[in-house]
Amino acid sequence: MSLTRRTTTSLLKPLTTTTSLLTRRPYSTDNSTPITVETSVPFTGHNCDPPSRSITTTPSELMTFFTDMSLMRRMEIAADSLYKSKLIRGFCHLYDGQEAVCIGMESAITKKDCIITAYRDHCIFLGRGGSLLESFAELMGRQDGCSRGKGGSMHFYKKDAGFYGGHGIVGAQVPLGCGLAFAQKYKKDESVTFAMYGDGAANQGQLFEALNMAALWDLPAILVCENNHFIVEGVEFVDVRERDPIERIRKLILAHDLATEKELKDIEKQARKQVDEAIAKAKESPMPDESELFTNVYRKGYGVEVDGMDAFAVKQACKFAKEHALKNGPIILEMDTYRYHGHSMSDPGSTYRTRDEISGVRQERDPIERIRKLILAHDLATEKELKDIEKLARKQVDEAIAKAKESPMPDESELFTNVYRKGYGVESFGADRKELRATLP
Ligand SMILES: Cc1ncc(C[n+]2csc(CCOP(=O)(O)OP(=O)(O)O)c2C)c(N)n1
Ligand SMILES: [Mg+2]
Repeated sequence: MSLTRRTTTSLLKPLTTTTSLLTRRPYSTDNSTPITVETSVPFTGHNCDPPSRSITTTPSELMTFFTDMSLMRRMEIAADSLYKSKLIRGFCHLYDGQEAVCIGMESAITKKDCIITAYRDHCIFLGRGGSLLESFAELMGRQDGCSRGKGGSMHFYKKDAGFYGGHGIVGAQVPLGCGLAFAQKYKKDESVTFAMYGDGAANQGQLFEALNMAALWDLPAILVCENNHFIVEGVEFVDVRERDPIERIRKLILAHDLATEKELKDIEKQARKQVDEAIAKAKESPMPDESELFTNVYRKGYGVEVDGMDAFAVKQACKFAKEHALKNGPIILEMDTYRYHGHSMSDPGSTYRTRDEISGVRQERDPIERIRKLILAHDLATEKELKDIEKLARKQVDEAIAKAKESPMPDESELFTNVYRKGYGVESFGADRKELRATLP
């Protein structure tokens, strides 16, 4: 069941309120009146005719998109604050800016279809029907979390709604996703798997291996590349000079008086020169032609480039991809999107891009603002009514956080559940390696 149709769940409580807010407006009188919208930019198809830019929607769907994306945006902003107050620890990657990918995808598919993604997973979980309480409790490592507080930000799951996580190793979820698609085909489910990954995983070997196998077996796998244009980590680099193998050899040579420091420096200079010369030559070599993207793979790949900031473009592309995958096997969707936050909470996100770039995207391409404009243009709600929906989202988020804070930490015995092997006499220590926290019998 898609988000659009999940009008009775907690995620869509704001919509219920919206309905009452909108009693005088066309939306409430006939919320299924068709409205035609056009995607902001055309699709580009690779080895296939792309879908039409023209999409039919309804007032109800527009309001739902706005409500759900506002809630997701608010959840991520609140997670940022909780992290800064140290209530969320460890890794935390936020999704604000990319909401249209999740919302558009959900509106095109059902819960029989599976989704698997990387670590930027909070909103995907919410889109699959997960609650705010489960999200915040998981983020804060509490028992009421969707992974019982043991997964944290990167490992949200909701298997009953076809959401298979939440993975920390770049690209690793794509072969798993193809495995899910294998199961779907085997069981003749007529459903598909959306395996999401970032531009940073797009050239990984395992991705191509999985894609090739999916193509060989015509698996209903849709590989969704969320190209947010950044593959960065704001991490501090450890000083490895102490362990540098060259430094070790340098010390040995000097100790045995086999060369002077200057002679060793000359060898290094020579190495630098050779590398520079090779770089100069390599720069003269032309880039591979775009057609090369699909050579040396078993079969020609199918793909569509999509404006990932436009929920309707995403919806159209996902519908198209689902039909395609059920008939012809795997297809890649490249979603052109943008993340407002830094890579993770340790990256301020401002050292490799300008503030103007970020505010430019907010002004020109923001997925929520796009829907706001459509709603106003079709006179489905007033600016004030939309602001009220956003206020309600904030209230719901605050309430969920308050509840999540009351949720207890997992019991120590949980350290030994859901691990591969049971019954081993494992001892567990605190981070300082001193304090014994739990011992299995
Ligand atoms: C195999 C592997 N290599 C490196 C890392 C460290 N790492 C974590 S996130 C990341 C960047 C990935 O960027 P992208 O796939 O574009 O995803 P985004 O963060 O932009 O959503 C890297 C290199 C990792 N987790 N796994
Ligand atoms: Mg990226």
